[in-house]
Amino acid sequence: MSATFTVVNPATAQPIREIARADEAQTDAAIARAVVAQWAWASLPPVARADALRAFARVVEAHVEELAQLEVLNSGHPIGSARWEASHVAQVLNFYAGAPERLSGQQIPVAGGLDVTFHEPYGVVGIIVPWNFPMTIASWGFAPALAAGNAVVLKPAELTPLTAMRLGELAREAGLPDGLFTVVTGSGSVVGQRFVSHPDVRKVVFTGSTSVGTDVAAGCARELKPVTLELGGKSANIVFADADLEKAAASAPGAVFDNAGQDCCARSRILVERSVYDRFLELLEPAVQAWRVGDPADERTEMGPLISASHRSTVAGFLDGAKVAFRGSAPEGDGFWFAPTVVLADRGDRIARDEVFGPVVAVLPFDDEADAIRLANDTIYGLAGSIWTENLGRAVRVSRGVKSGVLSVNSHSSVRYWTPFGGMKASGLGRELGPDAAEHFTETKNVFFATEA
Ligand code: TAP
Repeated sequence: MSATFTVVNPATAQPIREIARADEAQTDAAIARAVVAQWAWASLPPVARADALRAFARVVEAHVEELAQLEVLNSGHPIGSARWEASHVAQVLNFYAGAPERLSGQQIPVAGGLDVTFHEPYGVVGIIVPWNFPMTIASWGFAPALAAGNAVVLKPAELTPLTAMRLGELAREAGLPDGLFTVVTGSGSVVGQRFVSHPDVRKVVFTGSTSVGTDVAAGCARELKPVTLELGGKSANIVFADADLEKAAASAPGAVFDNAGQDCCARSRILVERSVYDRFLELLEPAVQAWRVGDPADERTEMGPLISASHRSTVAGFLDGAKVAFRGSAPEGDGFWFAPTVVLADRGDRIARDEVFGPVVAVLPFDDEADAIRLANDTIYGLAGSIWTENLGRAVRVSRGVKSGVLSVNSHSSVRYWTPFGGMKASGLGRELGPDAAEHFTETKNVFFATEA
């Protein structure tokens, strides 16, 4: 493996920068610095850690435009989305800056003394990030982990390291101590695996594919190391005949084509009640054709390119033998462009079950409520989903029946940093974000103080 790797702009296919690839010894050195930094960090008064994280948030806020432009360049995200993502990082930091002073333990009644619990930080946390949302996913790990008193070593995906590297620099500019938050660039098989195997990394957070996540979990099991997994998805957008069909159809492209479908929460299956199936497709077609695909630097762009040439050929492979109903448009040229595509699928088709991670949506009819739930659950995944109906009882029944971690009714929301996020079944293990995330980076210690004289 060479000592550097090349970062490419997916909108132009042109190289941007050469980045150093850390080897195992360099990864170990970052972990060793993190061990030292964590001792001092965890010993600070809670308010000092809170202030440091607020300072980090302020520095990120002051660099939103720079971070957003970097994400446009490196990931091809539309500039409007990239600005949202950079601001989101600052908000996540601000939110978890409130955690150090709120990590209260319990006092439990016992005879002969006082029994109290403490939320102790794990020590060093290793965070492995994918290429689809490089900044936001990183922050979901590092902000609560730091707030809880841990040090963090973070490995971005080799395809998209630039914003994470910049966040590492901004942490230092904000005054976070050396070694407390280190971004280690390099390959998953070396740096990521070292996070799994190194005895001083006491918890791992992995976001990425289900296959690699399963290996990471197996490695963590051998080390008796807790792991949080955020993995793939094949989420259903369920449209009942009693729904506001115009609204459901108008919003469906954004629910799957946002970030070119490279979103673990993409509603990549649209399940439509048979009696309104044709009408829904009639409404969907103009919405898909109006979806603006193009230069990510253009403020009006809604979707940029796919991340790489090889990913584009994987996505294209899903259309072999598929029944394409209609497509949107995409620019010609050197970038890794792919037009939004709507496929009419049958149950059991590969396109109806496997994650594409691209701008391809499968539409399937269903017969009734029970059939909709059965079909929504007919996948190994269980991350997100949407339910469109004007019937309250049905909304409640279906949202309880669909085995997914994050559902929304008459909307497509998935991520709010103050609500829990994560998947069921093959979509993951554990939850990120929400009010309890900092606690997930601690282990409970119980101490009994005898009071008898
Ligand atoms: P992966 O190939 O799984 O890579 C994810 C990260 O793991 C990258 O940083 C990668 O490093 C690293 N990695 C690769 N092999 C590793 C190993 N043996 N040990 C430790 N780390 C290793 O996924 P991807 O292609 O980046 O992302 C696409 C997939 O992730 C999709 O299936 C998608 O659904 C899922 N995803 C899920 C979510 C959530 S929140 N559930 C969010 C985003 C993505 P390098 O690539 O740099 O070598």
